Amino acid sequence: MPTGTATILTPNKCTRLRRLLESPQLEFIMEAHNGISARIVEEAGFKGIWASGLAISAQYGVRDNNEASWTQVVEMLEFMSDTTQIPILLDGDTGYGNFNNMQRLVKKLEQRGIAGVCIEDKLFPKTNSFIDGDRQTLANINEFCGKIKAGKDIQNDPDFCIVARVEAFIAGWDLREALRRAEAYHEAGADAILIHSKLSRPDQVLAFAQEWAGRSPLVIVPTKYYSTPTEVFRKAGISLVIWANHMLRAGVASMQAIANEVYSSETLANIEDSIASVKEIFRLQGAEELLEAEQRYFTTQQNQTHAVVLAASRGQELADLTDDKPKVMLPIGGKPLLRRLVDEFKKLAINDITVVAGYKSETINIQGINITLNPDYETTGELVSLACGQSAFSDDMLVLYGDLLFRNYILQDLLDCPGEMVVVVDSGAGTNITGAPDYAYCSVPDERSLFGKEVNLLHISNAEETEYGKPCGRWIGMLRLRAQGRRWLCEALEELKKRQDFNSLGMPELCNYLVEQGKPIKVLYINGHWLDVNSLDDLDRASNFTYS
Ligand code: SPV
Ligand code: MG
Repeated sequence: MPTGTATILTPNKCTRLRRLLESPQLEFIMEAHNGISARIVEEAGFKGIWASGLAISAQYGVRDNNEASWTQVVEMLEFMSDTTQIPILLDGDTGYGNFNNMQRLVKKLEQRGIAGVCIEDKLFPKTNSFIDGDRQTLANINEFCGKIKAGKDIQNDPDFCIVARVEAFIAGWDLREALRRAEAYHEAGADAILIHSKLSRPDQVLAFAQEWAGRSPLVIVPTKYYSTPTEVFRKAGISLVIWANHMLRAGVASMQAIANEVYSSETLANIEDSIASVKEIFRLQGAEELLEAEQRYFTTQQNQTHAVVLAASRGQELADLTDDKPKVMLPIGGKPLLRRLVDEFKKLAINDITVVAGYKSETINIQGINITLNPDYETTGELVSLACGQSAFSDDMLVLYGDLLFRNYILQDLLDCPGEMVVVVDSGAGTNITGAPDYAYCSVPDERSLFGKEVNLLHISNAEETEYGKPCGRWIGMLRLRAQGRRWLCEALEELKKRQDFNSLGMPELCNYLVEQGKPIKVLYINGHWLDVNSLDDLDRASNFTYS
């Protein structure tokens, strides 16, 4: 850091809790019992959180008798701390054991960003102060002081706070005993004293405050004497008020009312407007932050490739089987052909899939695709379908026939293959060829020595011999385009649309037109491992293919 640069350090959570305790004015902290309630407390403006033992055990659905283990409490604290910036004071009951357990607790709390712990002078397992308080046994003063000292000795951050809670009034003792204990705990190193009372009037805590006379910060929990005007506490020199269980109780009252209403009315219509919207829940969870983070960190990892699948035709050759559905919905091994294609895309995180449908399009019920219609599918060909999918074109796109089955590496290799436009050509013997094969004539035939060298497409035709000589293989119906390739494609479609025979043109004519225009179409050679479905025989082969 350059010298002379002023840095403003945000005080850490421990320091902020200490400042709250030592503040000359009356401060307030509010109970929270999980991540979302902690966030709500913070948003309300509170400067600190009381991680109430009662509320945390209640949200787990168990009693406030150390039934939830201390590690379960700490686990919840971690969520609360992660989701907030304000300090958390844990209601640590009796410290969950002796001095040794207390030390481990303090260590773990500091590790998880908890600013302080309050321990009470009762015996483990404790009982809530408002249940049979008079019958509760208090801890031995010396033993409790040892616990305080052990905690103070082990803490790393000098501002980590240990609040000692005096339960003398709760257990039926008098002011003298309360003061005796408070004095001992103060001497042992407690950063503040919490004086607890279960009376409906503040008399005990006020009497204590007067005698205590600011020897150390004083904390109160006015759950029972809630009607006392806050000004009274201010005047009495109280440092910190804990509203100890009101988030839990608010939630419980609201949940009971809503559950009863929905149960009896059997509709959500009456309650929707009186509960938090789902959007509000997303906000509290920080969903937006994740979206932003995804923009920043995730874009390059996500596949941006868009796939346009041509699937408008019926598949006449498959006769009766396509009476009620298009060819792409024929089941292969129990799964529609198109579903299989979509699954291959998903494996490579290609999630933008547009299917241009036509014949019986209403029967295409595949999740995760966008469907675009070619309403004239009966009288038009592939290029009209492709033009119908034009709004889905992108600078990283694939055009495929919908009746293809292939091993996934072919798609992966195509994605990895450089070039503005790339076609996949099977240079194998082509024993599976049915229908009218699209023979590919290429600049160089496939040979092993070719590996890594560039090959260009010269022509596609279903003739077995042309002016280009013998075919080098068969185009399998997969085309890859990048930004420039997409522009060439769009220009070509605009030009070809002007032709009288546009309605009858197919993908081969498009490729040939592009080559004639001098646009390089690269060839990716493969050797089998794919098939398309044109006939009943193909269906059989397809079943074997999917299982082989
Ligand atoms: C708690 O919130 O768990 C407390 C305060 O210990 S009280 O329930 O008032 O004892
Ligand atoms: Mg408690």
